[in-house]
Amino acid sequence: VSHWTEVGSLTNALENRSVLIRGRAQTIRAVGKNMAFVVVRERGFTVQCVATVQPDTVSRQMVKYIAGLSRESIIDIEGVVSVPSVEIKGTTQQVEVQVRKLYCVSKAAVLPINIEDAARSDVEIEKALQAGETLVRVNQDTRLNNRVLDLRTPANQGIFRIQSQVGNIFRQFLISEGFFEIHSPKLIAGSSEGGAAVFRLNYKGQEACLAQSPQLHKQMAICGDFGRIFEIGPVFRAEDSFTHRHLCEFTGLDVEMEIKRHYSEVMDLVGRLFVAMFDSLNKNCAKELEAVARQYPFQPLKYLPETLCLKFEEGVQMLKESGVEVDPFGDLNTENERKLGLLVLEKYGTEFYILHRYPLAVRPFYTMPCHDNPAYSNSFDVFIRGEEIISGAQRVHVPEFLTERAQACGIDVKTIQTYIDAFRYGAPPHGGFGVGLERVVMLFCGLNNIRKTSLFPRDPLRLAP
Ligand code: ATP
Ligand code: AMO
Repeated sequence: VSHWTEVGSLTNALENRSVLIRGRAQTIRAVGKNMAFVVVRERGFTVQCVATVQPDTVSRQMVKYIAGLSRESIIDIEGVVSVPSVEIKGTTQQVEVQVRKLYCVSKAAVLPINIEDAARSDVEIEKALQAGETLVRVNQDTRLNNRVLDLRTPANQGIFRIQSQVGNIFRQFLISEGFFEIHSPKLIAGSSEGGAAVFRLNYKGQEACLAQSPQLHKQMAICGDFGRIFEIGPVFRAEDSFTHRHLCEFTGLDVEMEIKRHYSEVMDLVGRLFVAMFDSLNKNCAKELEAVARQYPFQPLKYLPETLCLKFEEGVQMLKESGVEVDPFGDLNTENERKLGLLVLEKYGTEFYILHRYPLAVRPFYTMPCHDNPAYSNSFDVFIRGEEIISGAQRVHVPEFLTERAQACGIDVKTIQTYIDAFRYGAPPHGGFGVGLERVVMLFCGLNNIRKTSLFPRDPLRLAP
């Protein structure tokens, strides 16, 4: 045997060839004393391996040893690829491996959850139950308590590769547009977004916070003439309630850029960036998306080549016309965001769109009011399937006005004084946005809970594993 073969690349083309594979023993089944079957899984791909007693290679003792392996143990198998005459059910690969040698690399203890059960879709579970199978429905908390095992399911193998690709494309696209990456501090003196959802801590005797966003420092980098920047980093929010889309720690994809004339320059970038991202995910993550859809069925995201940009007022109007009363100067609640998403889909045929010119009163203190009507602001949110994935805006770059806005929003200006001072020595007009990575993956894949797209989620009750 010359080299290792991945389980995912075991095909008919390798018939009669010797291969060396490593994977986990997903299921082990003995048939009498002379034969044992092991389904070997490697990163979501599975193949059936057959050990049959044979004079010079496989002894009875070896078959007994194989039959006694524990599920999820890591094993090396040397064997010969064969193509059975009947279709193989329950594995991703349509060939078998006839075992010659088997070595257990790492033995697994008795499992708290059954990974095959954890990998089933709701429909499959219903079918199995109706057919009288015994299986345990693995609920969300059990999954998260046993996250390392849960991560081994094909859907999770897909989700976190998709998540990686979202970050890749974000980075590549922005670099190709003349942006560069920064790393701002996460220990800061005051709240960066205003509001109460902040983790406070003692910083060598000084009161400090975990950054709620890189907002202040990404703007200060613009004052340092960095022009066009982005950051990928942790964001901390001391959320005190449970929702399907809020975490206490998530990954923020942040952008900040100089603006020449209008905040539409920022929205234009958002539109092109995300169309490029969706195109690339559909093209380069097809297998991963399929693995996710097998467990959590969803329809591919509907989006337009030119991203739809709607005014907040138009959104309010659409809701009104459909019989929903909304405050034209208030924020949209989760339910109305969803409703608007459906109306937009019906009217424009897209599940991805930008809503801009929000009422100033519902935006953070650093948001630039509209020139023509200061009741509105040069700001926007971006939605996938009726849920927010991005907030962005043009910022106030005049220090006196920034102080006034911060005070009006009830912020203790002392805690952000160095930020405000950054604008005293000349600051270019600028704007930017923040994306929630876990939300993008959750909503692109039509998943119902952000905990599914966070590797080790942090919510008000969960600090481990
Ligand atoms: P962000 O606040 O960071 O922009 P978001 O999705 O929470 O993201 P908001 O505009 O603050 O957006 O909230 C929209 C709606 O979501 C609120 O009107 C409220 O109904 C709901 N919501 C926001 N935060 C929470 C929370 N921590 N717990 C429960 N519901 C929330
Ligand atoms: P905002 O507070 O809207 O804006 O956050 C930006 C994006 O981050 C995601 N997000 C969250 N994801 C998971 N759990 C949470 N608790 C959570 N809160 C927010 C959402 C949201 O759209 N500084 C501004 C951005 C900017 O203007 O540049 C900000 O932080 O996807």
